[in-house]
Amino acid sequence: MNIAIVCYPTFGGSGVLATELGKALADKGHNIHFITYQQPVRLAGFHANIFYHEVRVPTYPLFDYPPYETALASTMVDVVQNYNIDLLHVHYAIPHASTAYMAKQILAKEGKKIPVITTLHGTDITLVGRDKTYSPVVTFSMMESDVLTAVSANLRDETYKNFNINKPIEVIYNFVDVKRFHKKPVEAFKKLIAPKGEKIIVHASNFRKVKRVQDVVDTFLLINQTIPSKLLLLGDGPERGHIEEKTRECEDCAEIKFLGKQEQMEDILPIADLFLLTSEYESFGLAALEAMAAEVPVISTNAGGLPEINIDGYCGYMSNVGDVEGMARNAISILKDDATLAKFRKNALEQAKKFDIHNIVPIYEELYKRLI
Ligand code: GMT
Repeated sequence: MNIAIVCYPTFGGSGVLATELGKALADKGHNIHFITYQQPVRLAGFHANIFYHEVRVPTYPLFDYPPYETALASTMVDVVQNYNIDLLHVHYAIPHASTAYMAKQILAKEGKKIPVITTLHGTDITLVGRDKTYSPVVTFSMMESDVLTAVSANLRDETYKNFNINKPIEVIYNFVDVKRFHKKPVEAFKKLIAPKGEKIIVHASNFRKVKRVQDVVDTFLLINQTIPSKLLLLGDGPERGHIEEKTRECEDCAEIKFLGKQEQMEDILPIADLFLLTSEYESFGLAALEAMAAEVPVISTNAGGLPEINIDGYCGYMSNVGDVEGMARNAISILKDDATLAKFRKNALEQAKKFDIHNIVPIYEELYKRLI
């Protein structure tokens, strides 16, 4: 099949998932055409069958806001026409679903029927999309997509709750390539971070308000009072600056390291003993799933779709949003002895296997076949 994938190319989970999906489909022999304004973060290196089409948005002195959607729709039309595309799969509803609708209409006028799948990822529904500035267009374009998918049952239900949608939304869970993440930790790297054998705790996100990164720091500080630990904060975003500044003032600041954006998560996660995800909402929590695949237990909130991947008392624990004492208590109960940690590690890996790439990608493939 010839598939065009549209996504955000940045460090967000939707872009990561879309890129990993494209790479997996290309490995299975399909031709994958990414249409994005910048090369997707996880698309480094050469892949046979993968083509990348950059959306160029020409500027003009009259424009305060360069018309990105117009450029994107035109690029979609161009790619579909010139590469014999069978299907458009757009990730994140805003603005990709409405832009795909526009491209579909243009192509229909020229006699080319192109099915569109829209995959909903989270904030396109729960934060941004439901704002009345966007919601009429988001509702319309979701209804016009040939198939709507959501990355968790929670996100499907949130979509029905917040939008007037009366068509099925298929749940296709996010996935992880367990084989890629389940690696032996590099001992020298571990020693560098935790020279005295301290526990290594990791958080990864795009540091938006919804992630409550201050709760990560506060939970860590409580853990560190009982269990000597190091905290690695991966990623970057709007909340990093002031949290980093505040962290510099605290007594245990030497134990906290901000590593910024990292591409090779599969090299970092295996050195961790615990992953912290304190979000106010997560439709799924792909970062937590990648940690589990690296055999790392997860301490998270119970918000959104997190209970669909984190099993309380098995591969981690969940607490209410903001309950930093509870999260620290749970973390300590896992880290306090090697046998408990080993059990949670093993379970984390088992849980990740349920969402392995080999189980989920064929579901997308079947969906494509059905539509084409
Ligand atoms: O929140 C992020 O990290 C970015 C955001 C995105 O759309 O890029 O992530 C959303 O999609 C991910 C992939 O499906 C999910 O794993 C995240 O849970 C979801 N984020 C939120 O719902 C806040």
